[in-house]
Amino acid sequence: MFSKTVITYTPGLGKKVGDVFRNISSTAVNHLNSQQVFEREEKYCAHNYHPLPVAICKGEGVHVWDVDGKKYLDFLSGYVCLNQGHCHPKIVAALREQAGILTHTSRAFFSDTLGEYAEYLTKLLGFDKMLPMNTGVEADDTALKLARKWGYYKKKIPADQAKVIFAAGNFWGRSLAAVSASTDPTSYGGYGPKMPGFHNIPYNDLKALEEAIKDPNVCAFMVEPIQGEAGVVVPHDGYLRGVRELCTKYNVLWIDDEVQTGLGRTGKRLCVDHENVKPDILVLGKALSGGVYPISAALANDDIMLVIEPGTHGSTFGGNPLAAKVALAAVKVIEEEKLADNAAKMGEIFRRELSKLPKSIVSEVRGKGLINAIEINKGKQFNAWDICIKMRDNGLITKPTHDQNIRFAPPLTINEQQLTQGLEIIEKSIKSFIK
Ligand code: IF1
Repeated sequence: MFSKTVITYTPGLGKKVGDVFRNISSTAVNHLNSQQVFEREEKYCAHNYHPLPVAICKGEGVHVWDVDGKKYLDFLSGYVCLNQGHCHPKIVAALREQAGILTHTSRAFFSDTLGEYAEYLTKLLGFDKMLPMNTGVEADDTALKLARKWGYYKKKIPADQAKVIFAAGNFWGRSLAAVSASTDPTSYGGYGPKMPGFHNIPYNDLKALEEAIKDPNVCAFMVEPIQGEAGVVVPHDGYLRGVRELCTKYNVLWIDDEVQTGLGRTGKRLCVDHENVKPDILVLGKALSGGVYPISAALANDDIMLVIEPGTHGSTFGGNPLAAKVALAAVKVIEEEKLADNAAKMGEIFRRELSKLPKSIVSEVRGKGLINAIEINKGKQFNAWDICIKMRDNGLITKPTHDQNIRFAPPLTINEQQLTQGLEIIEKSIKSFIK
């Protein structure tokens, strides 16, 4: 199913990867080595990231290759987008086929593709309607706009008084609204003033939630069912059910940010399925496209969705034909290949084995399905970054979150043999720090 790749080395020129550059004239191929790739990107790109030094040029399934021809297991999945694995043939085929037919119309017109995708997604997830956007932050922002309008039109909150409650440690992107909700100075520092009407309460605290949403001007509580950026923080069993009950009791919309946890990642189709509860607004992104293309969506029933009328919200690219076909293929792959079930199974094995790592280094293992993290003890000669560099040397890539956490989120297509290989690399890398 996957294309065969022949890696050949040309001394002094880095390498050529046969199939990757097929059909590209040889003059267009950049034979840069890893160091040259790092230097060029550093020179011409803004320094808003501090990438792990690995220069990737090809991906297939759970693997990537760097420009020097070295193969790695990808345990970050492009910030948790590649649930279906790199270059899944069905998603790539959908992209290629539609790219030769019709790529973009804007929603000034109807297209023959958007309805097909919207019908499939809404029926699968049990909502009346979806609103297509591109990035996660846009879909989350859409959910908040829906909630504010619903607050004014339906809950009768006085004009411009609507409040939204967020959990401390939340992360939903980099826009001014998103960083306004953040409690992390790395996100919001230097970008003030913050958006008014946003309030924070502790995560995983139903008492604090009840106190906050008693206020009749609250229109919504937005929360991640597992906090990703905060370091894979899993709330106690019953938290999501409690959120549902309280939001219903106080007539507050529950916005469920599943941009990172949705579509199989946690071992269920949605993370809220672990507690059999349904939010008022569901937000998806990342894996909605299998990492092929930025595609996101907010889903809700008509009593909420229809408060947004023509001309009052939109996006140039949202819901374009290419996106519709790619997302449809991407979600079908998750369903047809039962990737949620595999994530649940592999996740159990993964955490069981991670918990055997030396306690002198790894103080905690957290996660669900295939979104997991380990916490590295503070006060050592080394930190999470150093361990990530060692794992890279040994053939597995991921990145730390904050100083002490290492996140592991491989594609959900990973099999037991590949998982075991990953675990061996993790174990070997961590044990190499024991003097
Ligand atoms: C960065 C982590 C992953 C998200 C949730 C919305 C968005 C995100 C729950 C916005 C984005 C990202 C973005 C990336 C780092 C990253 C991340 F470190 F935050 F946890 F996935 F690993 N809601 N998450 O996690 O989606 O607009 O970016 O499409 O900003 O550096 P976006």
